[in-house]
Amino acid sequence: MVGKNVIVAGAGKSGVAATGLLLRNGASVTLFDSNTELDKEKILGDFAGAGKINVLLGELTDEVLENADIFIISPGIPVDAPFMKKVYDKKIPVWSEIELAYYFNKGKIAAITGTNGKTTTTTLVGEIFKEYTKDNMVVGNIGLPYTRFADATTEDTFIAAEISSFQLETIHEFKPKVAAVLNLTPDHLNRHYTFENYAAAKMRITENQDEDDYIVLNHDDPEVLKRAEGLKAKVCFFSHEIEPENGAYTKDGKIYIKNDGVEEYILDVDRIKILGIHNLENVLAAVCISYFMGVPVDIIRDVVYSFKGVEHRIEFVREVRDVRYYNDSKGTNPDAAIKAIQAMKSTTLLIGGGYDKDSDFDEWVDCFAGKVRYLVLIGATSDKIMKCCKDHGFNQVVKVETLEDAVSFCYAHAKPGDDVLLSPACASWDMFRSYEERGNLFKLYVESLED
Ligand code: UMA
Repeated sequence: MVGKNVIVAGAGKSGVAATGLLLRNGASVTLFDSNTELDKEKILGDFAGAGKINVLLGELTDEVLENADIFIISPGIPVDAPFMKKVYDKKIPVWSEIELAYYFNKGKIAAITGTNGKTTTTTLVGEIFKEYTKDNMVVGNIGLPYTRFADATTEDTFIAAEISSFQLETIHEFKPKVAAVLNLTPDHLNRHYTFENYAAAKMRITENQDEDDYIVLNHDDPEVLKRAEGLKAKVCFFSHEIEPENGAYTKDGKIYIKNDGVEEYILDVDRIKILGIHNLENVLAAVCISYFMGVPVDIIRDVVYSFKGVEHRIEFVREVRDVRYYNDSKGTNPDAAIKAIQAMKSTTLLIGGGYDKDSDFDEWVDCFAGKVRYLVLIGATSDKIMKCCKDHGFNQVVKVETLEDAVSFCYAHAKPGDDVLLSPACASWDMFRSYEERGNLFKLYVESLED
């Protein structure tokens, strides 16, 4: 990149990391952002001494485009944003931030995409890599731009990368060793316009792979399965329904993998701590990805058994007196909170309520029957939810003042074998700064319970 003139569009996390990478490697950068409210001096200050940089806010000028060799686009910028026409007219190559990272990459990449479960799967794969080798990274859409670290990779680096459809739209040579598409349901249609376009963007994750690479696909998802034909990489499926020739599957409560038809036992399903069918799929995918990246089975097994999930998402906290406590503070709407209740294996004492977003709680309360022993309410929505419970004939509901009181109530009323779940179906801002603060306090109170 020495001596190249590069425009980086978007001064968010991706653009800042891409700029840093380019400057470190001798390019001259124009960091462009449409937002004129950004503090140009501050941005320049952050890169002081790092190299040749110019910051351009507002309009993309012809002058800047004149000498540009490459245009790096942040994922949040639509490829058909009005100013992009000028870039295409000038025939400047447009690279996604991931493509730029790949240009510098030397390591072995496991790239994970899909509509749901990307973060959990990437985190688990990252944990498995961590146990396998010191030389590992977890990057991408998960929140850590790949360009921040790409030039620090070696041939031995194991990289777990969460990749979004936005990041895949403008790849050219990006070629993971193992790629995965977890599932496909409509999302981001305002950007991709049709589901077909969105799915096609996701499937680009495998377009540069060859027969020495692996593509891990969900056999049980009809939209993914439909797109499994004609791929150059070796296809590995994960499934609850079939036993693939290559890939991971469940049988008699265990996960197995087949490699060219040869079966190998991986782990027992009932020792997985993250709950729900969706998480079992994430585990199957992670097992498959790590196995075909070359990680030994005993490492995969040990890490899966100890993995508690992503913080605040049906996160296992602790078992006290034969009662398991789960933190799902991220369950900030009824839909997410329903998934958490369904994921519980036992009768559940549920802590709910919080900031009032005008949500409708009917479906949430409807799913309590036969599963929720008590609903313990906190926060601004308490009365509204209490009324909703009465309307639906659910009477096992109490209101308390604080989250700490809610934990104490559950501790006092749970029976051995029960689950306690914080999954409020509401945002946190009435009592806490964020769902993270709410979840962390919950964990603190649970940790202090006497066994
Ligand atoms: N901007 C313009 N012109 C435009 C639009 C935006 O200049 O027309 C500027 C904005 O003014 C802003 C900057 O672009 O300054 C923001 O860039 P960005 O939206 O790409 O945000 P980043 O901070 O770089 O974050 C991105 C991902 N964001 C999006 O894809 C929208 C982050 O994923 C990702 O974690 C991060 O890179 C690191 O890789 C977030 C996300 O919501 C979490 N992802 C979507 C999802 O998960 O569903 C795909």
